[in-house]
Amino acid sequence: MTYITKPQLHHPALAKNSLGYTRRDYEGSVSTLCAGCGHDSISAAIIQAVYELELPPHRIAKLSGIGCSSKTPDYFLGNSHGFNTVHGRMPSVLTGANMANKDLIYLGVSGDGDSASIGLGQFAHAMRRGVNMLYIVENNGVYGLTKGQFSATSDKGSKSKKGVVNHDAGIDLVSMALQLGATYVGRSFSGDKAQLVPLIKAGLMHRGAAFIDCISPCVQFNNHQGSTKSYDYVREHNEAVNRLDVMTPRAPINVDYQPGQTVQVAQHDGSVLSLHKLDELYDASNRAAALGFLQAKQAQGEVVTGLLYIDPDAEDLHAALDTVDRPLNELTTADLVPGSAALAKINAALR
Ligand SMILES: Cc1ncc(C[n+]2csc(CCOP(=O)(O)OP(=O)(O)O)c2C)c(N)n1
Ligand code: SF4
Repeated sequence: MTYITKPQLHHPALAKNSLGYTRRDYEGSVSTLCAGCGHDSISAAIIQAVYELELPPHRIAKLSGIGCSSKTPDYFLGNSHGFNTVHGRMPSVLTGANMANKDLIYLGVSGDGDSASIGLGQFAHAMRRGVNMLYIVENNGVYGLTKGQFSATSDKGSKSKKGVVNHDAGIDLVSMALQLGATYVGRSFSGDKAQLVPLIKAGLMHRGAAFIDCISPCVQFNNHQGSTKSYDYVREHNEAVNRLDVMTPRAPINVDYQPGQTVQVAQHDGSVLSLHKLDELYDASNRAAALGFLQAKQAQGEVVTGLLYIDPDAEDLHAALDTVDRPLNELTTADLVPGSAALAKINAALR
């Protein structure tokens, strides 16, 4: 994976958290994503959230699949544990790591293609098993890395940058997470840091399966026909001295709106997203009501953002399996082979 290391030097007067770390200590290498990609804003929100939570970087394990979104763990928390898995397989690798070492804080980062297509089964089972993690989907409605095909979250009737109409119904991962039993479910927008940072903080602290669907615009939607900066135009007018991809830089999209409000946010491709921020009085403790509210707003063409559901008494997979308190990777041979007397006792209990 390509990456550029950031210089280590920083101003000695930079603010530090109680652990003595600056915000820079939670950064990663320089991003190689397109300028203006929403995924970079999510990386910045993750850095801010972990810095503010004052978590030791070595206690965090960040796992991802394949895609532009799944590349981002290189761009944050450079001092944490990291694992890029195969396309769509992040949840099972994360589950295995979590089973072996329950003492780490698990952050799964994925794309809508990674999670809603090839990884849909893996996503579903991680949610229903209550794996203790924060799972963030950086949802841009396309396969960004493989150049803009529809993903399974693309809305029915929406058009690709080439004008092709999507005839398939879109998968709503938030509704799925709610139905599957996730115990912390939220949605946000990459450009709404004021909403996203606290959502990430609470998700990281939640015990159980926490899921955030984060809408994250892909600037490559602008790569339309007729543009003199499109891939096709450049290839056609290139004298074959080399092969170019043109990444059109755009400013990241930011929004700032109050709880209870709905805002219209223009996207890079000219389409408009209608975001509805949950009211402060919204009751996030009722799973069935959350689903109903989500679907009612969806029918009005609005995308609900905020914390939709939380079970404050949630338990995780370790509780369900009644694993020992000590992380399994720290158990010694003596712990694992307790001897024939202990085995006889277990066998007697099963008769
Ligand atoms: C098994 C397998 N199938 C297909 C691919 C090709 N592939 C790489 S990334 C990707 C889609 C990524 O889309 P998404 O998860 O939405 O991430 P984005 O790039 O949009 O952030 C695909 C299909 C692959 N790497 N491995
Ligand atoms: S192709 Fe889209 S998703 Fe990938 S880095 Fe560029 S803007 Fe981001």
